[in-house]
Amino acid sequence: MHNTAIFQFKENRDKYGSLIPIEASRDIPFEIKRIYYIYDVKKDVTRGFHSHRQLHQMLICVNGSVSIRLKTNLEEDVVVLNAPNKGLYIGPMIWREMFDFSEGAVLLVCASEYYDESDYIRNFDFYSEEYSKKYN
Ligand code: T46
Repeated sequence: MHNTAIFQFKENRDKYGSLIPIEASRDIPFEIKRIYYIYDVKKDVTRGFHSHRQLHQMLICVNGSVSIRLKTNLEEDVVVLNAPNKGLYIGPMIWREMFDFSEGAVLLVCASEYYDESDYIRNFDFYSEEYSKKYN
C-alpha cells in the first residue's frame, strides 16, 4: 500500500541473546521525536481507528504479535507484526486499526513529531473526504 512499507532490522544475535539497534534517519526514514508503547491489551480489543495528516511512524511489536489493518479510500491490507526485527512504516493519510494483540504483546512506536491531537482524523468519513481532496 502506498505510504507504508515493511522494514527488516538487523539482529545482533549471539550466545548471550539478541539486540536490534534502530537509528533515526539511518534505519528508519525520519528523525524520531517521540516513542510510546502499547501493552496490556486484551485479545478482543481493537485500537486506532484514525489516520494522521502529517505524522510518520514505525511500528515494531517487540514482544508477541499484533495485526494492523491499513485502509485508504482505494485499498485495504492487514500486516501481522510478529517478530521484533520487523517494522511497519506508516506515513501520512493512512487509516489504521490494531487488533488481535497476543498475550504479553508490546507494540513500540517511533514517531516523527510530538503528540498533537490536531494531526488526528478520528472519523472514517472525514478521513475519506480529506483523502479524496488530497489524492483525486
Ligand atoms: C497511532 C497508533 C499506532 C498521549 O498523551 N501521548 C501520545 O504520544 C499518544 C500516542 C497518546 N496519548 C494519549 C491520548 C489518549 O488519551 O493516550 C491515550 C490513548 O491514545 P489513542 O487512543 O490515540 O491510542 P491508539 O492506540 O488508538 O493510537 C496510538 C497513537 O495515538 C496513534 O498515533 O498511530 O497508536
